[in-house]
Amino acid sequence: METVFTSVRDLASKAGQEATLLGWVAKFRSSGKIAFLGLRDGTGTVQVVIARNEVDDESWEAVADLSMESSVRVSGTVRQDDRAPGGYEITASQVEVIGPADEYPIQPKEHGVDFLLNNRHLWLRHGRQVAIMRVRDEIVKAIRDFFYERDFVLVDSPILTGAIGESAGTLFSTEYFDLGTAYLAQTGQLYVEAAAAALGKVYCFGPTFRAEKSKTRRHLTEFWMVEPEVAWLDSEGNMRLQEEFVSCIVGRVLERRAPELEQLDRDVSRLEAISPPFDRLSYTDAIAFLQGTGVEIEWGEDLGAEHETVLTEGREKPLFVFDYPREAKAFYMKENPEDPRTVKCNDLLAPEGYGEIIGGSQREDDYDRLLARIREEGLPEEAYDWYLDLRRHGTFPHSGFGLGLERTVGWICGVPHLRETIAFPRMMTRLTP
Ligand code: NSS
Repeated sequence: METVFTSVRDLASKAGQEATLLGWVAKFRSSGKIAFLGLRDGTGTVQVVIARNEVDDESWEAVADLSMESSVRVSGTVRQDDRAPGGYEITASQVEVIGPADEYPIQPKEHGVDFLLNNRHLWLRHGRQVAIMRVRDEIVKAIRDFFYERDFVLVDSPILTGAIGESAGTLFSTEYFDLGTAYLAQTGQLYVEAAAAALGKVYCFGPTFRAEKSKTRRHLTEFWMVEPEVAWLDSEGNMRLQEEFVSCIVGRVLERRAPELEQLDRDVSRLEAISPPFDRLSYTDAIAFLQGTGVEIEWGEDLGAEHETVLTEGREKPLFVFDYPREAKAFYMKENPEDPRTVKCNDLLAPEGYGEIIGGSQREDDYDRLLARIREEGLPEEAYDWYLDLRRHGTFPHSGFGLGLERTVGWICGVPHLRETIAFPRMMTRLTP
């Protein structure tokens, strides 16, 4: 049997009529004769007015000891009221408690973040978290639409893998039958490179895993990454694809998730400024700039979060930093023919202190150079034999990148810590709930 009910979001279609709503008690206060209930159903919150003399005795008794976050069924008349948030109010004729709630742990006061994370399964019900989850959902849809509309093919890459994808330091491993050790994927890149030779333009989009021993606000141990890979694309074309991609995502959220951005107090003028082209700065120039501002850094070192903040300060749009030293980057990046100390790659740094949201590169397509890099890094050659095959059988210039979903959600929502950008965050010190 299907229960017929109206969502808070659809109240306009029931104005002046009877409706039944299902949801949870988000607010409640009562005097002897009248009670006000804030009913939350995931699409919004509406005020329900319950007058003693307009409901039956059973309803009034149910309301008498109503606790926060109880689940309820409310029937009544939908009234337009310009003073009400959302523009509608319900005058109840019947209220039924479906599931009473024990004393709800999250109170309308300041809670420590550890407490909130311990109660993440309940915290998720709150307005700000609901808004973030809706923006995340919109971003995921925008990502899939972007690639679908441009004829990219989704190719899902495996999560259990036999080789290191990114770097040896941050691998999760598990025993795998008689085959020894399996690693949780740090990236799907190597697999989409193979798929690019089959399909031309492809992408994978799924969870990736890194045993990051850092407790920073921008590291999760499980995060989602979207990774396009394109045959016949060079590093410059790769950056053009990235700026178009990021601008599309931001535009889509502005268009469809304005109420959520408002709920999050996001300064949307900062997002409205995001359109191609983005500025480009070579790594070498970035180091010179940093040294010029008194930062202690030597050419060859990777850029950290604090360097990214200095580089993006005062900028409206994300910034590309390109052509890093090869020792700072992964083994698969293409040697720069104009300066072999560097590789053809880029990071994309979001403004307002959010920092790196994308890492991308042109891939090394030369068999000998790639093999030399694998040896130099001390990687097990056998595990990369299939990857080297791609250079043995019709090698081709190709490029791609990885955009971190949670970092993108954080930036667009204006939420600095990644723990709020995914429903159930996994961090070094957190595995539950
Ligand atoms: O390590 S990346 O810079 N690059 C790659 O994994 C490439 N294999 C991608 C590719 O070219 N196909 O990670 C890409 C992005 C990075 O810019 C962040 O936005 C995000 O993935 N990222 C993370 N997000 C959250 N937590 C952690 N630990 C994390 N690590 C990377």
